[in-house]
This record gives sequence, structure tokens and C-alpha cells, in this order.
Amino acid sequence: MPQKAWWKEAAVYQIYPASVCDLNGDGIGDIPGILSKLDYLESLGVDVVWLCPVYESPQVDMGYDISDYRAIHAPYGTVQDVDQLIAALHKRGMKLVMDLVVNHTSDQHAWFKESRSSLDNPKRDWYIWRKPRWDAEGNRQPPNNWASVFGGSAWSFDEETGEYYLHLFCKEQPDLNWENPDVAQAVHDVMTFWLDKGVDGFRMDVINFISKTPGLPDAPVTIPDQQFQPAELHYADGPRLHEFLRGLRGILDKYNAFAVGEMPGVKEEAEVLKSVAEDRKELNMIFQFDIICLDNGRNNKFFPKEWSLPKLKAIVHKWQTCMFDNSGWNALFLENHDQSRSVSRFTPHRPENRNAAAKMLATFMGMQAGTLFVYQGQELGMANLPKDWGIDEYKDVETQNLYRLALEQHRGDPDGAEKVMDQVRLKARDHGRSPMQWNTQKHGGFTTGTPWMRVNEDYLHCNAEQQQRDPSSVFAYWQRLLRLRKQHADTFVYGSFELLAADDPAVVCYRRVHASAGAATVVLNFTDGEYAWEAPPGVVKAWEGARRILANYAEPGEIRKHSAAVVCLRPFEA
Ligand code: TEU
Ligand code: CA
Repeated sequence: MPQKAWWKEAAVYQIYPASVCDLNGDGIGDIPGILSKLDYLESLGVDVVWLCPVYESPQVDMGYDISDYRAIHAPYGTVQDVDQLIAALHKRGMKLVMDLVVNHTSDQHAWFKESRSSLDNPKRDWYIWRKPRWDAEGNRQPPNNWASVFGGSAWSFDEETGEYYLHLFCKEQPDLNWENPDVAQAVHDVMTFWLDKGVDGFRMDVINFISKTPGLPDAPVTIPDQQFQPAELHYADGPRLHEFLRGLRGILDKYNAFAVGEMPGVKEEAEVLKSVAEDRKELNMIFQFDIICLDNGRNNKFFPKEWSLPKLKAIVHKWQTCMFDNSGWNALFLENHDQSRSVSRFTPHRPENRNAAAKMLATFMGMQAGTLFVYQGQELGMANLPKDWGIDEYKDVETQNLYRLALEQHRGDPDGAEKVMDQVRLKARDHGRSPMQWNTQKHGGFTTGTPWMRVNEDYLHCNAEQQQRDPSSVFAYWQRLLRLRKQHADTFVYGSFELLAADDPAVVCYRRVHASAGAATVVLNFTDGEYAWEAPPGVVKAWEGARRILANYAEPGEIRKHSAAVVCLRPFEA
């Protein structure tokens, strides 16, 4: 049995500040707007709010480019507003987790401005500067072949001092040099600043990227028709990562604070356990990307790949059993601000089955062991942006970069633009960033002004106000699910996990078992049609004398007893 902890039983609600609620009518969500929605969050039944970056920032990457860690981006509010948010959450017995983005800063941060000002500036070494390489023709080239996550080279040349600086993301997001102990110290001070204010912990942005292979060697060529290559090999699990994480933990421990690390590219169990196994004293849990990458083709999320349910189940089984057996902990999520909407992505559906699908996915995640993360709008079953929206409605720097670079590659192809739009419709991060749909008023009640990003028109039939009144809504289902999870925490949070029917192409079936508190069987139809499922004997046995505690259809389904039990599942039935 895993050890008990508040953060294991917690449900975390992720907030994208620009898109929750605009209280002053400037079109941008703000902290006072978030404060006005705390009743809503409390009634949903979440315990923790994770606030995406609200710090001062030129907003090239929606606040993941921070220019001052101790100030708040003016349109979002002030440091006093955050103080108020902390106090208001604590009063309700809820907690606040903030985003800690310390692999990189904004190029407008005072540290970087100093660093780039001269070769001998005391902060020169706070970032990663290298001399150019020169090719056979005498052309200046970046120091290595690493690609930026957002496309193009991961290096930009600085005319002033004649060197390149590394940026794994945008050129406006220079990477900090963690090899310099002053950088770690500065980060520890930032953490202390917020923890002293009462913040309960951090979500640590790409925290596995902070240690790079010494010497920054070229990455192997895996995409031959591309000049710059994916280089995760050289920064996703660097040699000093765990030393740096233990340093962060030292600060967290002084406050008994919590940390979830975002770790793209960390794939192996042994690697993940190094960061999350309890006795390692590093992080509480990480966001692991196996599910998120399930449908990425060609090492690139914008190329679709067929995925199958048995593969998804194998991933779930791998992490559920791994953590149970090794005193680690999972962070459960299907959505965040970097992903398209789960109901559009994982459950292609006819319109009439959308709510059933959203509830089924909620059950799929919500009955697993781990800390449950709900992304704003997921509790309403919000969907991807409409197919007929043009590229101008997409605000994300990654999307705009992709569009520009991919159009160039399709030059001369009359269908080029449409092909690129297909990629955008598939996975653009914008799908998860459109404003919250509160009611049927103009702009879904998000703003009385002009929204910074267009509101998905489907707010007319998918919005919080209607769903709060309707006991059969997706919102009401999430409420029940979160309540049940608490009520039966021994089973759902701490129980063991058994996967059944691993090879079935349409059904997910798993059991959660606790020796004394009881066991639960979860059965999910992942298809948009009816499915006659030959339930394995274990399931039939479990059902004899069992109680139905959660379901997305009002009446129980039908079990036909033949030689084996055949369960007739309705579309997306849970
Ligand atoms: O994302 C890190 C990351 O590598 C991916 O989730 C990435 O955004 C995605 O694969 C691109 O398609 C984090 C933040 O969550 C993201 O919003 C930031 O843009 C990024 O770091 C840089 O700070
Ligand atoms: Ca505002």
C-alpha cells in the first residue's frame, strides 16, 4: 500500500489565466476574474489550483517567457491579487500551485540583458553562449545541429558579441546555464519568494531540460530532410539533472511544498522513478508524455499516427503498476494548455455522443491511481476549435512558426496551405486555449470586451451555466466522480491496479483493488457505436453482487448470459 499524503488524494484544476474570465473588459482573463470563479471550482470538487505563468512577460510564449519572476503581468493583475488568491483559496481549504519556468527566461529578463551586453559581463555565464562554427564555404553556422522545439535552429546569433546563445524553445526564450551555481541560487530565491507568500508548490516547466550533455555535441540525424535535428538525447535526462532536482527539493522541504515536474522525452520507468520514487527525495510526481505522444507520427506531433486502444492500455498498465511497485506516484492528465481537447482527440464521435464520450474519458482517468489533473473546460467537455477557422484565429507562436515553415516547404503546391491547415486543426496548442465558456451571453460570458482569442461558437450548447443546472451534464458527472474518488480513496487512490482484456480493441477494463476497503471494476466502451463485449470471467465474477456506483447512462446495460457473458455496451458507455 502506498503511503498516504494530501497531494495524492488531491484533484488539481489547471488554469490558463488569459482564458478563464475577464473582469475588467480588456479582453484578457485576469486574476480578479479567477477569484470570481472560486465558488465554481469549489463546487466542482477540486482541491488545488495550478496557475499557469502570470509573471511579468512580453508574452511571446504566453507567459512561458518570464522577464521578472517577482512581478505580475499587468493585464493579469498585481502581486497583491496573487496574495488575495492565496488567501481566498486557503480560506476554502484549497491550495495554490504556481508555474516555475526556469529552464529559460525571456530575452527581456534583466539577467539576459546583462548577459548579452558583453563577453565579460558577470552574468555572461548565466546563459549558454558559444562561438559560431564555420562551414567549408566559410558560412557562419550555429554551434551544433540541435532543433528548437518550435522549429528551426535552437541557436540564435547575437551581433553585439559575435556569439550564439541556446534556446530550446523560441529565440526569445534563452536557456539558463545551470552549470553555473549562481543560477540555481537565483532560482531557489525565486521559489522562496513565492513560498513565503504561502504558495503551496510548483509545476516545474520542462524541468528535465535543465542539464545538458557537456560539450553540447551534435544530435544524431533522425530526420534526414531537415537541417536541424531533435536533440532530446542531449537534454531530456542530462547528467546533473538529479543533483539539481535535489537542490530544488531542499527549498520545497522547508515549506512542506509540493512539486510536479513536466518532463517531455523521459520514457523509461527507471528514468522516471529517479525523479519520483519517494526515497529519492526529488519531485512528488512528473507529467510523463507516453499518452500525449501516442498519436504523434515521424517524431513530430503535427504528423498524425494511427493509435490503437491496446497500445493506450499498455501505457496505462505500465505506469500504474510501475508506481505501485516502486513507491512512486503518477500525475494523471489527458489535457493541458499544450494539447488539443481530449474529447476531439481520443474519442472521434457523432455530435449526439459527445457528452457520453467526455464522461467516459473522465472515468478512464479518474478511476486510476495518481493525482488527477483537470484542465479548464475539460469538466464541460470543451472541444477543439471549429474546422472553418482560419490561421489568424490561431495565436500560438508554435502554430504560427509551423505555418510559416511548413508553407515554405509546400511552396508551389496549390493545396499547400490547406495541407498545413490540416496539421494545425489536428494538434495546434490553440485548441486548448480558447476562452472558457461560461454561459450563452456574447463571447460565452468570458468578456464584455473583445476577447484576445475567439471563443468557440459552441458555447451556445456547451457552457458552465447550463451544465451546472443539469444533473446529466458532463460537469455534474465530474462532480460525482471527484466525490466518489475521495469517498473511496483507499480503493481509487491507493488501491492496486489490474488490467483486464488487454487486447480488446474497443473496451478498456481495469480493476482497482484494496484488501479491506473493497474493489472496483471499470468498464469503458471507447467506440462511437454499440459493442457486444465478451467479458472475461474475472469481470463477470466481480459483478456478481457488485454495486454500480458511477455510470454515464441512466439505466444499467444489458448482460446476455451465453456460454460466456456478453455485455452490450452503448456508445462510449462507462
Ligand atoms: O512545454 C514543454 C514541451 O516540450 C511541450 O509540451 C511543448 O509545448 C509541446 O510539445 C509543443 O508542441 C512547456 C509549456 O507547457 C509550454 O506551454 C511552453 O511553451 C514550453 O514549455 C516552453 O516554456
Ligand atoms: Ca482583463
